[in-house]
Amino acid sequence: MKYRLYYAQRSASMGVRVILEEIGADYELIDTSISMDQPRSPEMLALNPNGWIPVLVWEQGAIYECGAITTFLCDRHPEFNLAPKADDAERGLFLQWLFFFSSSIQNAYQMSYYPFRFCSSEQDYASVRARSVLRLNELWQVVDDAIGDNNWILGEHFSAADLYLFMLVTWLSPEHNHPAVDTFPNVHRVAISVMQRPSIQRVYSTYINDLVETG
Ligand SMILES: N[C@@H](CCC(=O)N[C@@H](CS)C(=O)NCC(=O)O)C(=O)O
Repeated sequence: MKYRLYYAQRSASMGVRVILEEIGADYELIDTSISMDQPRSPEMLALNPNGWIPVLVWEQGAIYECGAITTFLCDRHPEFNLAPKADDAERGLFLQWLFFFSSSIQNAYQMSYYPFRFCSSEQDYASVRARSVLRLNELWQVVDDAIGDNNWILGEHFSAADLYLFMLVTWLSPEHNHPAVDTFPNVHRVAISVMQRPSIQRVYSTYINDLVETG
């Protein structure tokens, strides 16, 4: 069966595409705009009334939310060892980091990229954006400390949480006064290791040179 992924370059759908590449899935990309000026198609809104991507369509339905799609695909294709199994010791940490990434770190990025969702008047956008920068510093520091000397976010085992981390690192933007990735040396090290994976090279090929290796 063929997965279908509502997709745009430089968006959260890239992380899901990387997983599809990792599991060698047959998939089709559905080009989607994430611009606030562009209306979403009725088909897309029927699947995700929020109008954001990624949305993954599979044979029995469709789901949205990066963290949920990541867990869904890893569990559906366990032979690729992208996630600890339900009763593995590291399963809890895997879920912890996925939820932390999607609820806390993504939210902090949203304050930079969509400040109008966090205040009611345009004159407050700069304040929301400034808080976003502080928040990103706080949150990435937590991740950096947790990685410590380990090879991966779960310790010695690579997982889809590292792929997710890579995607979030690529959203650090000098234009938004975000910290550079090498402010967090352990995060930077993991991102550079993840970048060697063929799945990442394929999905991020068009702009990989601007990414984490330049810090
Ligand atoms: N919580 C969602 C957020 C996804 C998200 O923010 N997607 C952005 C692109 S990176 C988007 O579609 N933005 C357009 C919009 O929010 O209207 C997830 O993790 O999947």
